[in-house]
Amino acid sequence: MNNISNNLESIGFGKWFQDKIPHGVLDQFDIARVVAVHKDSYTISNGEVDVLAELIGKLIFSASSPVDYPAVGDWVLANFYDENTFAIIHQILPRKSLLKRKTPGKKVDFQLIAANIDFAFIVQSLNENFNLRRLERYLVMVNDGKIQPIVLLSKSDLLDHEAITGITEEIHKIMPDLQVIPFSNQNESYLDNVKRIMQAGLTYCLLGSSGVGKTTLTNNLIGKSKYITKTVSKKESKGRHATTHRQLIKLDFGALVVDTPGMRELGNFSVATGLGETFSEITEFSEKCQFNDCTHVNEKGCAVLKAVEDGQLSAERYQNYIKMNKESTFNEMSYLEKRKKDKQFGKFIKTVMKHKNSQR
Ligand SMILES: Nc1nc2c(ncn2[C@@H]2O[C@H](COP(=O)(O)OP(=O)(O)OP(=O)(O)O)[C@@H](O)[C@H]2O)c(=O)[nH]1
Ligand SMILES: [Mg+2]
Ligand SMILES: [Zn+2]
Repeated sequence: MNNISNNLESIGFGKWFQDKIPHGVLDQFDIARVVAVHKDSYTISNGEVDVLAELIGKLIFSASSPVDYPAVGDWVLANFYDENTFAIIHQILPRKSLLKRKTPGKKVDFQLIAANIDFAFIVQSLNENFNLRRLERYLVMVNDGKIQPIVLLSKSDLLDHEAITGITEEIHKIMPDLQVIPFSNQNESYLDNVKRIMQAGLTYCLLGSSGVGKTTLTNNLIGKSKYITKTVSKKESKGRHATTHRQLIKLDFGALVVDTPGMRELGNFSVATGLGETFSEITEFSEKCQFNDCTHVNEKGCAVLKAVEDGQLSAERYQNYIKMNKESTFNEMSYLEKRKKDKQFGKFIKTVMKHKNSQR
């Protein structure tokens, strides 16, 4: 393997992606990683230089959904021009993992958050942001994206040891296998708890509400304050988000990090896998339901409802599951409907154009 590969390896490239590259294309293209997404352009890196890039027209015209566009963390095939000051992206390589969520508001569409993430840090602050139901929401998104979740409980400096242990136990009571790490941005030894689990060449993504300390953590990991954080006072804690864009950053010790803006509204999109994995005990109970297609809402012989009745399953957890399941089904149905309409509209335009042309 040549020099370029070493550079690529340093930004997370590996055998999994290498094996997905079509035969012969490397004579024509270079491999690069998307490190930032702008309005109509991208910043890509080959491990040596960061270059502004645009998509080739063919890619734009053939795109039929948001997943057809590059996201932060994507590996792409590109051509570099003008002494590596500009590039054109020709193709997105297959993704190992993909984080996406429903577009905020009523729109039935989804947005990509990041691609090819190995571990997602779900950050909640111990003092006021901690919430099991919100945690489950993030877990569904992360599990559905085929990403390993790790929970970071921030601002541990604000609570005593006992309170912190209490919260950790609360999580482990319902999700015993979940890795949970309390930390503080104001305490070196606690910070090391986070650094210790990060590995060179792997990509991490920071997720969580606004103000929980994601950017402060990123800055601490970088070692110099390069990204803007925000001062929150109680009064303005519902104020503006400090982080407005996503960017992939390489740390001194070789790990890669994507900081994301806090999400006020976390809607998920058709997440059968994520739900099943996050609520694995519900999946287990459901195997004993009388009907195969049981929705666990009002059916006779439902083992899930029985588990709630017997106290084997917490009512809050069950309700959160049902709520997310409904949302996900609704989003998927509405999205399919929207796609159908878009297609019909596309056909209509084509017919009109044909008709117009034939009249000339
Ligand atoms: N006490 C305490 N405060 C912290 C800690 N980490 C961050 N903060 C403060 O919390 C506020 C918000 O931190 P940010 O890092 O900007 O939060 P963020 O998660 O990046 O927020 P968004 O970018 O809006 O999503 C700042 O005032 C930080 O100084 C911590 O460990 N302990
Ligand atoms: Mg931030
Ligand atoms: Zn059932």
